[in-house]
Amino acid sequence: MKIKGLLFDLDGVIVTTEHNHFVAWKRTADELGVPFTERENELLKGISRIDSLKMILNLGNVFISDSEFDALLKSKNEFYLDSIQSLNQSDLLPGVFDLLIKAKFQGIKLGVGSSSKNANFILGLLGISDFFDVVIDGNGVSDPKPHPEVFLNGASFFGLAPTECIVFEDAASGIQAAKAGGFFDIGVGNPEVKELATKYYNDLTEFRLEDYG
Ligand code: B16
Ligand code: MG
Repeated sequence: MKIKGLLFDLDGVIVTTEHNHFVAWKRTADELGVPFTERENELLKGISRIDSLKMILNLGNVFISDSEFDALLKSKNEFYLDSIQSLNQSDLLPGVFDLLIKAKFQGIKLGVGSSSKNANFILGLLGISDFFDVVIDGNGVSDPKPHPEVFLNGASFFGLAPTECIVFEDAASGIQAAKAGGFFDIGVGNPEVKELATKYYNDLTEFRLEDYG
């Protein structure tokens, strides 16, 4: 298969921020009195901020007003952003930087497909924004993952068919989105998606571009 485009999920694939999301949601869940561990957090990976809070409320059977809902979203995001203030290139996950350089050199299209509304800010902190032809994030989609819109928009920007693109994902919702869009899905860095993904690597140092060219 000749791959002409790579679409990267952000949190959990490019950078370690998935743990920061967990800590921030744990704080919110504690405030609501909802039991919340890494196990429940797995359901939230790749899920939009709004859907994540809805899921936590469902888990605890908790009902709150719209204004409380908005206030919790705001305080979660403030706490999260505060926790990633010192993020920099050393926080890139293994293999990411080398793959970006190699793929760019070969003229392969590069994109980010993330549910995060903070994606561009994070890419800026990491100093890798210029690598990407397109960044589709939580601000630019009407149907979040597991819907394929985020990745379909990326492929359409590239002018490529989904079958010509690989999607790298760490979350079940993202692998489902990639499959639903007709992409070649690769799970990375989260053993929980090993079974679901077409191919799985512990990290991107194990991925060899030449195997897909
Ligand atoms: P934000 P990804 C997702 O990013 C994260 O996996 C998920 O944990 C987070 O809740 C979601 O973004 C929304 O992020 O609150 O920053 O808008 O994995 O799709 O890159
Ligand atoms: Mg992710």
